[in-house]
Formats: sequence, C-alpha cells, structure tokens
Amino acid sequence: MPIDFYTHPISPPAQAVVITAKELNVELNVKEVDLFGGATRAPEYLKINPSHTVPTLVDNGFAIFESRAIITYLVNKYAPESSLYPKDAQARANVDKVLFFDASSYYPTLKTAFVPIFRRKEQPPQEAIDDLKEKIAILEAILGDSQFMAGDKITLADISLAVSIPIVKHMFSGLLTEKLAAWYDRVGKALPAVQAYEAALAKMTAEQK
Ligand SMILES: N[C@@H](CCC(=O)N[C@@H](CS)C(=O)NCC(=O)O)C(=O)O
Repeated sequence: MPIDFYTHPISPPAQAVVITAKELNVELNVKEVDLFGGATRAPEYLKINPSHTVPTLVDNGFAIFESRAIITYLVNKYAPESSLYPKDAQARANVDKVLFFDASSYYPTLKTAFVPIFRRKEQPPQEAIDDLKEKIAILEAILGDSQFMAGDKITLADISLAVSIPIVKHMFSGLLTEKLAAWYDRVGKALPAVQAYEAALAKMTAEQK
C-alpha cells in the first residue's frame, strides 16, 4: 500500500516531510491539495485532519497530521536506526526539545510576523518583529557552539527548523544572525533539498505578487 501524502508545495511544514522522506528513502504518493481554494476544509479532508492543514500522511489507513509528528513517525516506522532521530534517550530528548520549541514557540511567532505581509501586504506590528527577534536569539543559544541544532550531527531538529528559514531570510533579512545563517548553509550543504525548496519558494512567492 502506498503512503498517501497530502501537501502543497508552498508549505514549509510539508517540506519538512518531503525532505525527511527523501533522506530515509521512503516513497510518498503525493496528493497536492488546493490549499488556497479551501480544500483542507472539505468534509473528507477533515476526517483525516480536523486541523485542516497540510501536511497529512495516510499510511495504509493510519492518518496522521502535524509535520513533526509525521517526521518522527517516518523514522520510527521506516528507519529506526537513522541518526536523524537518535535512539539514545538524551540525544533524542535534545531533538524533541527543538521540535517542541519550534512547534510551540518559534514557528507560531514567525507566523504572526509573516501573515500580515503574506496575506495583506501589510507590515506586521513592531511587537511581532521584536518577539521574532527574541525567538531567533533563543535558537542561536540552542545552537551554541554545535554544528547542528541537537549536536554535531544533522537531525530532524535541523530539518524542521530549516524549512522556515527562507521566510526569515526573505521577509526579515536583518534578523537572521551570522551564526544561524552559517548553520542554515551547513544544513543546505548536507541536504540539497533544503536549498532546492528555498529556490522554489522564492519562485512561487514571486509568482503570487
Ligand atoms: N503545526 C502544523 C502547521 C501546519 C500549517 O499551518 N499548514 C498550513 C500551510 S503552511 C495550512 O495548511 N494552513 C491551512 C489552514 O490552516 O487552514 C504542522 O507543522 O503540520
């Protein structure tokens, strides 16, 4: 049975799944959803994802949404030995810490800042920019002197965060610190799909203007 993957090419969280699946050699049966046409709110879609978002994965009848839950599931199920999500309890906790900080704090703050620009071509309130600046400083502190977000090996933590960095780079360029820019370049070198997504996103957003 194929693994159905409901996605949209513009979505950063969906790209985290695409990149992870590629790294793990897991084949996805891509089903592009008409995100801007409201397809995620159709009753059939809400049955597999009541949160009406992409990405959603349906693996042989097992439906799961939330990108970070999907990427950890893919490793657990299809590549349990992968160093992208180490088995050691503390090493794994370091990855989870970043995934949870990303999901609960950093990405929502970034979203508050970019939504006014993306949807209404308006500048966000200064408070939203200040909050984003603070979250970026926290990311830099998490990185510390390591090569990657959860130590010296690339993990799911880097994939999950890297997909939203193009938004910071192109909408809030002054906020990306040198250290984080260097980390993002390292991730892009290790995972060329990260660079490819940045290029594709730039093209898609230019076409939307
Ligand atoms: N926390 C979710 C966020 C997903 C998300 O916000 N997806 C956006 C596209 S980037 C979406 O589908 N929005 C449509 C909606 O909220 O109705 C995840 O990581 O999967």
